[in-house]
Amino acid sequence: MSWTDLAVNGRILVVDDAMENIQVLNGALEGEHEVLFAMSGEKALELARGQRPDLILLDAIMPGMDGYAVCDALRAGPDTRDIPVIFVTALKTPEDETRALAAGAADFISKPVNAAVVRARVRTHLTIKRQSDALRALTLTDGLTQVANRRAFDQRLEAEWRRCERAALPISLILVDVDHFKAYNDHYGHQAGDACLVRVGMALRRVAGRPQDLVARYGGEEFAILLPQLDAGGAEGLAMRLQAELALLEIEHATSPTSPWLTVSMGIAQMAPAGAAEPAALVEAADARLYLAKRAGRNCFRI
Ligand code: GH3
Ligand code: MG
Ligand code: MG
Ligand code: MG
Repeated sequence: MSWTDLAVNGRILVVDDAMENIQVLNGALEGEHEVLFAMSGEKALELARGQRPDLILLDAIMPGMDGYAVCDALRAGPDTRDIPVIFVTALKTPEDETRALAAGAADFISKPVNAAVVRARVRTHLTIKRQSDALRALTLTDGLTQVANRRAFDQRLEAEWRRCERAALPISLILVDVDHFKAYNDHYGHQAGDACLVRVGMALRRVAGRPQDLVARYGGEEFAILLPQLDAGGAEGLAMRLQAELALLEIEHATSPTSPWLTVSMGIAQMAPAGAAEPAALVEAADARLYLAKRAGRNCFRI
């Protein structure tokens, strides 16, 4: 298979203040890609934020906000900073080209454009973008359970904490620890233990279904459910649904002193991010409640 055989169809945003240029680029790309277009820098930013294109073809010289300013604004936005930009411009000097690359452009195409060259470069950059997205996803995913890993959890906790602080909303956290899991491994074997963690991870994902919720493997047989914009009452409801979901699975645990089935203990904490409080305090609070749940006999939660 050659690189040209890869499925690289994407959503491309074409930005140019001249309709004839948009038509030429659209002619080169339509059929193979979904093409959106904007005739000003301001409109380009709006579309980039709202439509999340996979790639942007950007004119350098435009009235109002020019291509360089658009590039700077894209790089400054957390939702747009990873969208690759190819400058398409009549400017041709090495200085123009290096200025575009310094502004964060992935590539540079001179006008008048050749349709085959545009198609080829777009394919190349879409492929690179997909590969880097896939690598990034790997660095944030737990290899066994496929839920988010600790690194992803730490990043999201920080980001959601700030978001909830700005919006004056609560944030909740549930720490979930499998009961008597050492005994489970000892009795059923480590591989069965692994399979069990996969099932627990899937059950957590079924109950934490809002887009802003994050299920992560916090470490070992301990999971975390981050619940932005949810108060302790909402988190308690979710903990009860998780208990019901696990009960339905009926994962046998013959050597558990707590129950014939696999159970979990949970610690729930809610905070209103403000002032000097730090996200680590939320984890500490949930961990302290988890300890209480274990001491209270397991298969329960504490708030
Ligand atoms: P408790 O109810 O107090 O939580 O008891 P526990 O046995 O679950 O707790 P402990 O911390 O003593 O043991 C945790 C066990 O989880 C020990 C470890 O082997 C197991 N474990 C951690 N990560 C994995 C994993 O990836 N796969 C498997 N199979 N077991 C794991
Ligand atoms: Mg122009
Ligand atoms: Mg543990
Ligand atoms: Mg445990």
